[in-house]
Amino acid sequence: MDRIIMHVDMDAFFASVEQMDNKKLKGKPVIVGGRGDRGVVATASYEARAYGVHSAMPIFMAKKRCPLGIYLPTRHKRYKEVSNSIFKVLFNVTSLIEPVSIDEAYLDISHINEKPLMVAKYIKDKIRKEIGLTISVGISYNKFLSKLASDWNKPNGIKIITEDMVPSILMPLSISKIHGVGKKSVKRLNNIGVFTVEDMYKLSKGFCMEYFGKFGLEIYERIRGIDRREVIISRERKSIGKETTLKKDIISKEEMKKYLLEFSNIISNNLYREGVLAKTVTVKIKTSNFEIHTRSKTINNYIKDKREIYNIACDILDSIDFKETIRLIGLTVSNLGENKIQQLSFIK
Ligand code: TTP
Ligand code: MG
Repeated sequence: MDRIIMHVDMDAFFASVEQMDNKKLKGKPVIVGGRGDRGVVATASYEARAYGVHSAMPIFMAKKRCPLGIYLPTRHKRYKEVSNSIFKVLFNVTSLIEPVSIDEAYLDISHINEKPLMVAKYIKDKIRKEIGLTISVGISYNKFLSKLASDWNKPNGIKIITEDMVPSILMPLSISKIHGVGKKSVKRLNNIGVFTVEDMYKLSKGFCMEYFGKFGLEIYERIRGIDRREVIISRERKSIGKETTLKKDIISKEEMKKYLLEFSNIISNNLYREGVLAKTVTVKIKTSNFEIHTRSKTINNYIKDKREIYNIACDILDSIDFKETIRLIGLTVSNLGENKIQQLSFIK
């Protein structure tokens, strides 16, 4: 596998949060949704799903299927809060993350020098222990297959789809499982006797392009396990830095360098953790008169080592001529690029 893509998705997310916050609800059919019988189900716990209750079903229908279920209104603020903690765990593993929804994300873990299964287990463990919830994880060499994998043995699932498992894993699937094939297309295909991916293999590329319009080629490729979509990082970090307001104003450069050394350490650790490198180093100084001076140096190659960062920071500091004491010192690296190999330090 040249790329390793992970898809993570919380199990019965809103309902699981309700069960976590109120232990009496554990193991019970919990249905979260709009108030009153006119609303729809946002989600149902797996216990409630056994009665045939699912997302988007009108509440009155859910009540018919599961009259003894516990019906709760949604608490979005709380779900967002829990979601933030989950994403914190994920961002600790890599910054190459594409959040898809409140409980779902793609991670590009190609650069992590650790077995994908170990990374998955680490994430599951951390979310279970630190947050108290279960997440399902799918791993494969593209987005389509990793999403299919995370759904494979939900809840609390973990599944890898390797290249040799395609197409046998795809063949028996209903065409409704193929991302991009909408409800209308499913109906039209059913009408011409196409129900499974195996049936769809019989359709030529030309036919797919004509039948599905601009998504035709994509669908033709998807069912053959091809998906070139990248993991799109929505909130790319532009810089990593650290600054501090000193307890006492100082003028000695040697003393300032002690701070620069400490900051270089922290920044270097962050660069390693996020799997990125930097080309520009910036030193910031605020004098006792509140004048701010920033000076940067950009080098030709990418760096991440604390010594390298520190040495450049010292050069910059030495080039600044100041006669006043300073009250704040800061160090930032920017012009970030991707690190190809990253050793995870969290897996011992
Ligand atoms: P999903 O991940 O689709 O569902 P889920 O987490 O409840 O269950 P699963 O184990 O199958 O992943 O959606 C995440 C949350 O988004 C879900 O808990 C509630 C909300 N949601 C709605 O409000 N309306 C909907 O129609 C769907 C599908 C989800
Ligand atoms: Mg989910």
